[in-house]
Amino acid sequence: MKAHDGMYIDATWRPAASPDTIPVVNPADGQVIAHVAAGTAQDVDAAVRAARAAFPGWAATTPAHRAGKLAALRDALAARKDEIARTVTAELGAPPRLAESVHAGLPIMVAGSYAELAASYSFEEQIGNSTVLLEPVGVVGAITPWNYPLHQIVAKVAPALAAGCTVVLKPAEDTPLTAQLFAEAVHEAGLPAGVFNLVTGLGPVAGQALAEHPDVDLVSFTGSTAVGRRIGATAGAAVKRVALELGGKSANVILPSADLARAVNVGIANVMSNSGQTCSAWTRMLVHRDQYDEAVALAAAAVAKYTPGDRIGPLVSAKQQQRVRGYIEQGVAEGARLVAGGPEAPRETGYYVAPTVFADVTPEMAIAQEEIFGPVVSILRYEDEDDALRIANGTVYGLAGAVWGDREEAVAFARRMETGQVDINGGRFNPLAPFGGHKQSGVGRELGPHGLAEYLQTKSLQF
Ligand code: TXE
Repeated sequence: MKAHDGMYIDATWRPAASPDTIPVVNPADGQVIAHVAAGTAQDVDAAVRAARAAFPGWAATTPAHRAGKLAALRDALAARKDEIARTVTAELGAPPRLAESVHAGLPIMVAGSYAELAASYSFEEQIGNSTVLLEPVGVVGAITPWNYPLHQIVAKVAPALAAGCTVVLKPAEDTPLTAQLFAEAVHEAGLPAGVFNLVTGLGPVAGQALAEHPDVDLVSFTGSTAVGRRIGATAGAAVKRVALELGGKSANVILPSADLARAVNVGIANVMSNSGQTCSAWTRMLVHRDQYDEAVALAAAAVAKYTPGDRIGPLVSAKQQQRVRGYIEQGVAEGARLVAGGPEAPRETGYYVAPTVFADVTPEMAIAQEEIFGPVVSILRYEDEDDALRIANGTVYGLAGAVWGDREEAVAFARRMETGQVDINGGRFNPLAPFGGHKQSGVGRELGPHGLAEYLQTKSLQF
């Protein structure tokens, strides 16, 4: 696959400070498809300087001007839609249909939403005798994961640019090629030099250098809770803004009044999509004891349709495959009942994991508490609504969730859930609705006007 050798800094591709490279692997067959530069603190520093130098000029542009550039960015991404989809398939392993509709389609939609929001957002508000100015925070350090390679980038960079911030991006080392395509689109859109910069590299090297850089005003991170906690601590010590989008263990609560078959089928599809590598996936299915056996049978039948290599792709890496298979082994060891799948790899080549369903899962088991990040569903039994609520809220996470049943009952239940987003009877994706976590799922919000507000700070003028 085509790859740039260096870093995109100040609107040019320039050589990295170190000759070291990182291999990019196709997880469907384990083959190396490209190499990218392994960025160091020196590259990060050069990128932050460029972003700092570009900040005053970009911050002073009108919202209408920024809206125009974001629309051009959306168009540049849309023109590359096929190439983006092929690249995500190559470096993440996403099946072509998913790559096209979600991995390429969703970020184009989000970039478009920020082109519109930049034009319509009120960057000034009146409160009594004060005029409150909403000003860009400054230089943003964005650190993104591999699970939705382009969406995670656009969900940070588009609102930051709309706000008037400048950005240094350090994408995941597993999926840097999509990030390079994004930089090409930025270039084509004609953003001024230094407004967006890209440094590829390893997390503990380039990522850490960016998170610790004193001239970065805001760090926006999506990834593991362990790394997020460190980044939060570093930002706290430096008294700088931070946004963290971390893990999840979302509950799919099926009330007795629900259409059981639909709730189970959609619930399984939700977890199998992207091979379970979705932080908001509904990985815990909660079913009333009277409907439990029927739900388990429906789930086993639904998951059987996901043939690895066809409808469901591999995991991103050997490391993730091992981690997920380890969780499946742990589930068996803890006494959960396997009704589909299991720890054995379903294909000889590639980092595949068998679509797996566990029944008789109890709330304290690791597979009911920890983020597995693979195609694994745990089905738990509840006695009554209060019991369901205790189970749903009984993890350290609170990112998303679902409730199925009579609309009023479902909404009443959702109000009591400790989580950032709830789909009622399946929901419908809204690119403007805030996305982000309660509890240890993170701080801050992405998407829509709430996502834009993350990159703004207030200044009040009193008259
Ligand atoms: O994450 P990391 P990994 C969860 C999921 C998954 C687990 C491990 O449970 O199984 O995390 O995935 C950069 N300073 N999520 O190991 O390491 C890294 O280079 C600064 C949930 O891939 O957190 C990459 O760009 N940056 C999640 C990004 O952090 C560092 C998506 C994420 O990698 C760094 C992905 C450091 N010290 C994983 N170390 C979600 N919330 O969607 C690493 N990075």
